[in-house]
Amino acid sequence: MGTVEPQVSTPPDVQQPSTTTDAPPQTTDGFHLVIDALKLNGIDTIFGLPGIPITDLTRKAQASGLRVISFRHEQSAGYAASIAGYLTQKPGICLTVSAPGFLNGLTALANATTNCFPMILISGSSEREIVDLQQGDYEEMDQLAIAKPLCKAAFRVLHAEDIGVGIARAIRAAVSGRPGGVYLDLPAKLFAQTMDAEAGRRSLIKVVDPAPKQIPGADAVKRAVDLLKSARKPLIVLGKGAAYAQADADIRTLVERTGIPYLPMSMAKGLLPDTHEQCASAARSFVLPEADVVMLIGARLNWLLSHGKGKTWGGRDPKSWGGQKFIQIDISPQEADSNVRIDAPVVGDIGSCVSALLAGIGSDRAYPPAEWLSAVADRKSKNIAKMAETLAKNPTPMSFHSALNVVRDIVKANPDAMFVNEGANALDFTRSIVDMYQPRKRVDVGTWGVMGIGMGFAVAAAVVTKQQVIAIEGDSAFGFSGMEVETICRYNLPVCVVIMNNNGVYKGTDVNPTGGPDVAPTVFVKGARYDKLMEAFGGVGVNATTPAELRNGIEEAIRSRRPTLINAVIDETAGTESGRITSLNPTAKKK
Ligand code: ADP
Ligand code: TZD
Ligand code: MG
Repeated sequence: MGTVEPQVSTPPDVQQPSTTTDAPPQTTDGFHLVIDALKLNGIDTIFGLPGIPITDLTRKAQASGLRVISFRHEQSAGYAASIAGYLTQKPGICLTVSAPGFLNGLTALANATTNCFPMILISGSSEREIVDLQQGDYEEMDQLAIAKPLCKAAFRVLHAEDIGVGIARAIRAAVSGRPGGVYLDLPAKLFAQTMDAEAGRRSLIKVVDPAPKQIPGADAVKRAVDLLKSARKPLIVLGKGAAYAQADADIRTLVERTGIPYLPMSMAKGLLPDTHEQCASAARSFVLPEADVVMLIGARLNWLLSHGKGKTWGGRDPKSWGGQKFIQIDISPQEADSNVRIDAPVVGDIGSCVSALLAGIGSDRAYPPAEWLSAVADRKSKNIAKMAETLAKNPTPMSFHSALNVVRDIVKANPDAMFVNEGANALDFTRSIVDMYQPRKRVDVGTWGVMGIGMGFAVAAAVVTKQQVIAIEGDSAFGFSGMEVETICRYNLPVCVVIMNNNGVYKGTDVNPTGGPDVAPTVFVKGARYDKLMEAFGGVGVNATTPAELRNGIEEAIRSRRPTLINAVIDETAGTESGRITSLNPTAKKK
């Protein structure tokens, strides 16, 4: 690689604040073309981590008015970019250095693709000849080849005059159709290439209609409406694709006009308020096996929905079909039949599909039958009463329930707040206890159940929405991105992190069966004070051992909007192995 910047000293042209016009008047260069292409397409923020060869790109981007949020680890920057993409429908940009920086960002790129979040990972790289002949320069690696299987598209740009095309294609690939991750490989030499400024300007492309509407076929809509009308026990499942689509009003009208009970997947919580009378979350294990027609809106029949079959769906054994008919609304024409037969696929963007369904349904409110609704309501109220009993208990030390009861009240009182959640028990209990009231407020571990999204998501949520952020974190989960509390303090973001500290992964009580000096693999330092981490960077740390202390801590964080970390001391015996997915452990599977 031709190193375009010395390792220690700062190139003279960037010591002064520069602007996109700081190159000699008639020429521009790769740095400015990248920045100008992003700005031309309405991108206002870059999440990244500087170093060779992109340090100057971060400086010049900031000088040109882009917001550059600099992280402590590329994985967090990548997660931040991906969730910014999810929240805004514009690709989130993550910028990294070559080889190790690129690899650190790659997990987030793969996770974005898996979750259908639009993001572009831009990494500096070594020149082709160096990589291809392994000529041993700084951080050589065939990044393009490595990224390819993990994203929707991957492009390498070798000539300054192609930067406009490269960025336009990356944007289109990220947001059109099923959104996902895109990799853009920018070799070091590209940044220093110069060209005539006017020709440079003309080479840039402002992408027209990057995520075109996809209108469903009339026959597909009719098939779906007919099936829905034939149902005796219909159910709607809302997934994060429905939340992403920002068709909130039409989705609400569809649910309310049909009167069909609905189940929100984790990140679709709040699309309609979780307290809505048609919300069937509290009767999930009743409605899934009982329903006869299920309409999936932006939700895949993957493991999170037990692949649409097996006992969850009333099948006789783990592999057998429960007898439901499925309608699936999705932008991907390949999604239908992934696991079970989809009787009525409706392919298109959710906004267009839902409005076509509304037109097809008309104002007919003849379904669903009252017996179905009252059976769901009965089950719901029983389960809600049971939960209320558990939530009312006040044990010492705190249980997940007594702590989350506080969080539940606070979110109810602050429905605008963004909500981040990761962990095992800390995730599962929170998801079922804490109601959401508005669309796209809850962001979490997503399709992979990945740990480490926490602080990256929290930073992006604060930067993009400017709202208060509440992050409920398992103590293990937090550890994956914990150093980003410095980032939160550095940008003075209104983030309140609550660590559900049960001394370990799932719980803190495992013992080493050999009696040797090492603790069990799931156990952490007992009584750790995570709150001190936040204090180290000038934020507020709170150690909460009671619900009252926890309540005060979060309320004060919201009032002050200061970076806050609350170490919530939870009974170390409280969790279960793997939270709600104990049955997926190989030892449990063998049984
Ligand atoms: P969840 O995890 O909430 O169940 P998934 O990530 O499994 O949701 O599914 C999201 C689905 O939404 C994907 O199949 C994706 O193709 C689809 N999708 C994303 N955006 C849109 C959109 N704008 N219109 C239609 N479908 C979409
Ligand atoms: N590594 C990554 C990247 N993702 C994962 N999901 C895991 C490891 C495995 N894992 C889980 O699925 S949950 C979890 C791990 C390590 C942490 C659970 O502990 P916690 O939550 O402290 O975050 P609870 O409340 O103690 O259950
Ligand atoms: Mg834990």
